[in-house]
Amino acid sequence: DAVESVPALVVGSGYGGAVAALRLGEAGIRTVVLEMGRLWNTAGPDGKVFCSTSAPDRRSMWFRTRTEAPLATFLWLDVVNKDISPYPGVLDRVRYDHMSVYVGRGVGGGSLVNGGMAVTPLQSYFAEQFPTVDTAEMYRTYFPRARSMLGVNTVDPAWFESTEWYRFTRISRKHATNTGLKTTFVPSVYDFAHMQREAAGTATRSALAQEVIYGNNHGKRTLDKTYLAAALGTGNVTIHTLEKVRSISRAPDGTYVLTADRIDDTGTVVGTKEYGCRYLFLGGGSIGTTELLVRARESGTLPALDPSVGTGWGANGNVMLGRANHLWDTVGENQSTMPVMGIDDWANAANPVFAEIAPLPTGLEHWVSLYLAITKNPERASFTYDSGSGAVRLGWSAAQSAVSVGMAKKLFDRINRANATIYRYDLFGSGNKVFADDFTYHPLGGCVLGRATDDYGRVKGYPRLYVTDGSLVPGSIGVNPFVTITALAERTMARVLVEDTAP
Ligand code: FAE
Repeated sequence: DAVESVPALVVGSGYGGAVAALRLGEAGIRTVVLEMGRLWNTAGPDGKVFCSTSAPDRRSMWFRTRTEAPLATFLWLDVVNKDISPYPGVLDRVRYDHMSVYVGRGVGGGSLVNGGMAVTPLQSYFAEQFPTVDTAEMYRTYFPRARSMLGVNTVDPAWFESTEWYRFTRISRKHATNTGLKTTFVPSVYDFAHMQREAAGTATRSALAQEVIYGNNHGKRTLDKTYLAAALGTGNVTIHTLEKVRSISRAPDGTYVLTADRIDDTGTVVGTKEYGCRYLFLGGGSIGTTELLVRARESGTLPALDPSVGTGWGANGNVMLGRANHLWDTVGENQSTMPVMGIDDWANAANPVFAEIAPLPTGLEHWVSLYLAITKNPERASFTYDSGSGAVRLGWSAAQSAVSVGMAKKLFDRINRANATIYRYDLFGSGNKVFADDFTYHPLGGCVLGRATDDYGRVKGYPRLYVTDGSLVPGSIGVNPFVTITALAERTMARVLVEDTAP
């Protein structure tokens, strides 16, 4: 195919890509977004766009023959995962040694599959992680802008206290309180007015119908409904789906050249496209962007990339675990899939942990309290390039995960002691595994702000090449990351559009 030339290209349509696309479009710059996943707007044979977690089909996962859900088993039985036919499904699990990374695939990236928790980090921890960023300006301008654009809202406390759908959260709060721990509500991009109508039976159920990691058919303000809809509305932005960027190089005139594989619904490469652009924004996520840049440096297409590209990666200290409750502490058959509360022990300098109270909606009473703990794990890893296969590998070790487990265990041992409870052993496979430490929902880093890039995400050594996604965050942010990623992207775009795009 011939080279398609556009002023600006954006790789990926998650948070970083969506912010870049909107702000470029508003500035009158013609922009093409390349997204390897599909557009999720057409109903399948069941009349729904997405499938639920309880009845996954081919729409659930990215080219798999069997689903690979984070909770592999229940009562040690392999009842969770189902055989499916390969298809560009919405959730991917990228497997490295000792670490799997869950990511969203499709127009909207992670927003399609995530739990919607829209948390602003503690200002002091943000400042610690981003010493060169003007923190006051972030909290005055860019965090509020991100929250407002994303449609962040909070659960009505009175409804929360009374509804059966959050009984599981109230039980976990009680056990935290018994331990002397603090809990806090977490905001969300799920529309709580819609959720209350779901509970009242006046709206189609989504959060209350076990929909989340394979997509929500209603209620969630995903990026295709917020930033990306606005981007398309500028008339300057086009999104190409099922196009996976394979390589990036630079032409002698200083423009960037991208090669993208066009795939069909079976995953077959049905064509290759070449794009040329003056401005290139990378929003492929921590994994996607870092892989592209490590490959570009090591294969020699962008040889001057900084040695720090591919370093500083972390899993935001993620550990998942379950506790077994006493028979009288029922968590309820009915559970909303959208978490609204966390146990906040981040101020505990000896062992900082922020633990989301997670749902386990199975439609029956199981007495499980589930958590996603975010620990302050200082371990970081690097990506390496295998020139033989062209593969990019992540050098994360089991010992590095053990650091997160140690911190989560300290906190939850306290909770178990205070409530005379124990852990659940049946949720993460046949090995009686208590702490799921081999996957993350929060891949962060790889092209860290101020190291691989300047303080605004401009890639060192390559003018008009930018990173706007989770790869900028140095491995840990202490809370769920998408509000931070969005706010940093807003900050980058505000600066770049003023300083770099003069005609
Ligand atoms: P991301 O949203 O991953 O977007 C990257 C996009 O680029 C994807 O659409 C990719 O398909 C696409 N892409 C990648 N490589 C290529 C390529 N070579 N060519 C073309 N396209 C490409 O990146 N965070 C929260 O704050 N709150 C939560 O409640 C929460 N829950 C989560 C639950 C789950 C199950 C998962 C998986 C994640 C969750 N997260 C949550 C994390 C959050 O979704 C994630 O930090 C952001 O989506 C990352 O945003 P990025 O813009 O970095």
